[in-house]
Amino acid sequence: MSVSSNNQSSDPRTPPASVDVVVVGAGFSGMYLLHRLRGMNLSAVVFEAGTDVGGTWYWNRYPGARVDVESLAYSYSFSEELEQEYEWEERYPTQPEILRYAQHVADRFDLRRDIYFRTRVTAAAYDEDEATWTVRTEHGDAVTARFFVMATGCLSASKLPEIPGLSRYRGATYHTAHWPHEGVDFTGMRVGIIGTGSSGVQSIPVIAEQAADLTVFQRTPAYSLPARNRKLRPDEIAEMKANYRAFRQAQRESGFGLPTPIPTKSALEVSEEERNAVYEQAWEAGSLVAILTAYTDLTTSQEANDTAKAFVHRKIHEIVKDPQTAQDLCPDYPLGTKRPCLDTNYYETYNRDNVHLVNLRRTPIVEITERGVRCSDREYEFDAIVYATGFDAMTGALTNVDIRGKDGLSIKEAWHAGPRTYLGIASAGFPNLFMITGPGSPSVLSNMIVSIEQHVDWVLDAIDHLGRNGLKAMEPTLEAQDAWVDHVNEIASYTLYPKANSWCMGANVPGKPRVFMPYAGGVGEYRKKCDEVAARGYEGFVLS
Ligand code: NA7
Repeated sequence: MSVSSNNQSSDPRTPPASVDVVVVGAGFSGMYLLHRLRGMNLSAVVFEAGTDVGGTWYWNRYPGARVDVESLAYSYSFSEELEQEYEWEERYPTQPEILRYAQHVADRFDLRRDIYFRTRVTAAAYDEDEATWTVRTEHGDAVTARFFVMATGCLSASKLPEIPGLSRYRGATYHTAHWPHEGVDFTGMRVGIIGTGSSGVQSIPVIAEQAADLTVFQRTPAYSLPARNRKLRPDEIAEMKANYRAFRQAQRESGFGLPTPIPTKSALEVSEEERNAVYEQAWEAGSLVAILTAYTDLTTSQEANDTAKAFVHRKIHEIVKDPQTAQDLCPDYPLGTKRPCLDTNYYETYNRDNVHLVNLRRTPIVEITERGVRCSDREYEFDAIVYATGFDAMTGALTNVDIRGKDGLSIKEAWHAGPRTYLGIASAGFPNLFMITGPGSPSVLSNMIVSIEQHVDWVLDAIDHLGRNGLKAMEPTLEAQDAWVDHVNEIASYTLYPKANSWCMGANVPGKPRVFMPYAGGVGEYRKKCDEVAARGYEGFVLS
C-alpha cells in the first residue's frame, strides 16, 4: 500500500513534561484551540501525526478532492483581519487551496511552535487523585495535563474494505485518504476503484481522464449533484467581506451551519410541475443543501422525499447514455440520508468508452487476487487499485487511542454499544476529556468549521469557568448523558436518516453498533442547548 510521504523522522524536540492542556490533532479544531488557549494564557501542546497542519485537508490529497461547502463560508470567523485579508480563488476550493489556507493560518498566528508533528498519541490515562491526564505518544514521551482535548476529526480513521486477499495484489494500491504527496500518474494504466462515496465520486472523473481504462466497483450508488464550481468573482468576494458579521451570525443560527432560505411548504402540497421547477433550480444552483431545503418535509417524509428522489433518478437517466449503467447509478434509499456528493462531471464520466461500472449488488467482489479483483462472475486485471472506501467515522479516531478514565475505564469499553456522550463534548467517567465535534453533536451534518468554532469556544469557556471558581474537574453525570443520548436518538427517529446504511450509522464497519451518531436537530438549536447548559452553571456536569 502506498501511503503519504509521511516517512520523515519524528519531531526532534521533546515535549514539556507538563502543560495545562494537551490537544490531539492539528486540523481546523486543533489550530483554533491552540490559538484560543494562548489568548487565555494556558500552556498547551498539540500532537499531530502528519508532517504539517490541515487534518482532513492534509491527508485527503486524492485527485479531484474538494470541499462541498463554499469557501467564503468554509473558513474561520474568529479573526476579522484573517477574514478580510484572505483571498479565496474558487467557489468550492480544491484540497491544495484549503491546505494553503490552513498553512496561512498556522503562519499568521505562529501556531507551529507548539505543535509536535509526526507524533501519534497512543494512550491517555486519568489520575483521579491529581485530577490530571497523562498522555503518551508513539515516541515514548509522556505529558501530564489538567485537560485533554481530542480534536481528531470525524473522518480521520481511514478504512480498507474487509475483502479477502488484499495483501496478495501485486500492482500499486492507494487509499484516497492517504494519497502520496507527490501525486500518482495513471497514464496508460488499467485502474480499478472500489467505493463511490464522495472520495470516489470526486476522483473518478479525474482518474478517468488519465487512465487507459477505469473500472468502478459500486456497492451503493451515491446521490450526486453538480457542483457548478467556478472562480469567485471580485464583486461577490467584496460583498461577502462587507457583510461577514451578519453572515457569520446567520451561519450560527442556521440548521446546517449554512444560511439557507427556510422552506414553508410541503413537497406534497404543490403541483408536480411547480415541484420539478423548484428541483431544477436547486440542481442548477450547485449546492449540497438547496434541494434538501426546498420543502419542509424532505428529510422527514418518505413520500415527500420520493419526489426529489424521482427527480434525481430522471437526471441520471438523462445524462448517462447506457440505460443499464444509468439504472445501476440510481440510489434506492431516500435522498439525503447518506451524505450527498457534489461533483464535476461524475455521471457524464460513465459515457466515456474507457469507464465501466460494476454493480456489486449483482456481482459481489469475492476476493482480491494477485492481478486484480475477482467478482462472482469474472476476474478484472489492473495495474493499480484505488480504495475509496472511507472511514471508521466519528468514533474511530477516538477509540483508536487507548483512553482510560476513572477506575481505568476504557473508552472502547464504555462505548461498546455505541458512543455515549453529553452534548457530543464529554463522556461520563472521563473528567476533563473534551471532544471537538464528537458523536452526539451536529458535526458531519453541518459546516464543520462553524461547529468546530462553537465547540472550541464552549469548551474553553468551561475551562475558564473552572479556573475562575477554583475548581479542578468537570464530568457529565450518567443521567444527563443518558438523557442526551435519548434526545439524539429521538430526533434522529423523526427523520429519514436512519433509513440508509451510512457511515453516520456505523453501518460501514462490520460489528460496529448501528446508532445514528450525529445530532440532527440543527446547528442553531444545538448551540442554544449548549449555551443553556453553561448559563445554568454547567447543568448535567459534576464540577469538583
Ligand atoms: P464513504 O462515503 O464512506 O464512501 C466509501 C465507499 O466505499 C462507499 O461507496 C462504500 O460502499 C464503499 N465500500 C466500503 N467498503 C466496501 C467493500 N468492502 N466493498 C465495496 N465497496 C465498499 O467515504 P468517502 O471517503 O467517499 O467520503 C467520506 C465523507 O467525506 C463524505 O461523506 C463527505 O462528507 C466527505 P457502501 O456505501 O458502504 O455500500
